[in-house]
Amino acid sequence: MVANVKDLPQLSSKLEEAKRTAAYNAVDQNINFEEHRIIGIGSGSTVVYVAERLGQYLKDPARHEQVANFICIPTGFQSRMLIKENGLQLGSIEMFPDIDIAFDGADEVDENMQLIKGGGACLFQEKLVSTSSKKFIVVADYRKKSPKYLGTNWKQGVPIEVVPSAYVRVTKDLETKLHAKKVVVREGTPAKAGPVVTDNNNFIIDADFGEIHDPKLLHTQIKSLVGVVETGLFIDNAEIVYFGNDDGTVSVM
Ligand code: ABF
Repeated sequence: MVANVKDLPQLSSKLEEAKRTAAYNAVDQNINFEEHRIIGIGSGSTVVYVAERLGQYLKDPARHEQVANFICIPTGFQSRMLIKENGLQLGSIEMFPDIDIAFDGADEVDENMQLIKGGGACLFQEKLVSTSSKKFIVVADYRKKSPKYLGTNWKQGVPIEVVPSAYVRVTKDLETKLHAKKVVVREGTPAKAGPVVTDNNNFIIDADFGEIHDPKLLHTQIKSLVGVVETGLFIDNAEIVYFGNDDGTVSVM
């Protein structure tokens, strides 16, 4: 079964259609009922449709039994809710550290399938799940495809999770040692003022480096700063990327 946008109920916008078509195709073309049991479910608005598709499988008598046996590993509170809302079985990475296949979104994808992630502040769990998975599939809409370098479309900078007591030190190091153009500690909404606090009780720094020509090197340099827990540069991690296009088609990288 491969999702064709013409067969699906229309969503409110081209963007939502693109996200759904990417996600449905990613699931349909990669889930293998013989091999997969432990499934990573990431965060963000595109992965919503991955969980939705698995929920549809669950309602299909031909697939129900295998999908009811899937154990889905979340990357944060939103993805825990997604798993539950779609009737899927929730597990944890502590119980299931070896994941068969994981699906997640991205903020930007370059021509070598290097990623910026972490716009939703779940980058640590997302990296833990994706690097614990035998196969990591990215689902994204057409806005996420970089013409060449990371930092072209995604202007918010590289998200970096830091230990709270180190945020001033890390900010200075990013500016002086790594020459970031702009470094900000991510703030919450007016209703929840103050720094964003991650599920691990850390802060998120967004560091703008402009176009990133060597994401692997930059990741290593940022990671070596004391106080940095993880970076939103996902290097050599994605195996396949599904982009939903604005004309209803899907491109696979
Ligand atoms: C997560 O959700 C993040 O790493 C990334 O920031 C974001 C992508 O969200 P969306 O699918 O809503 O564009 O995957």
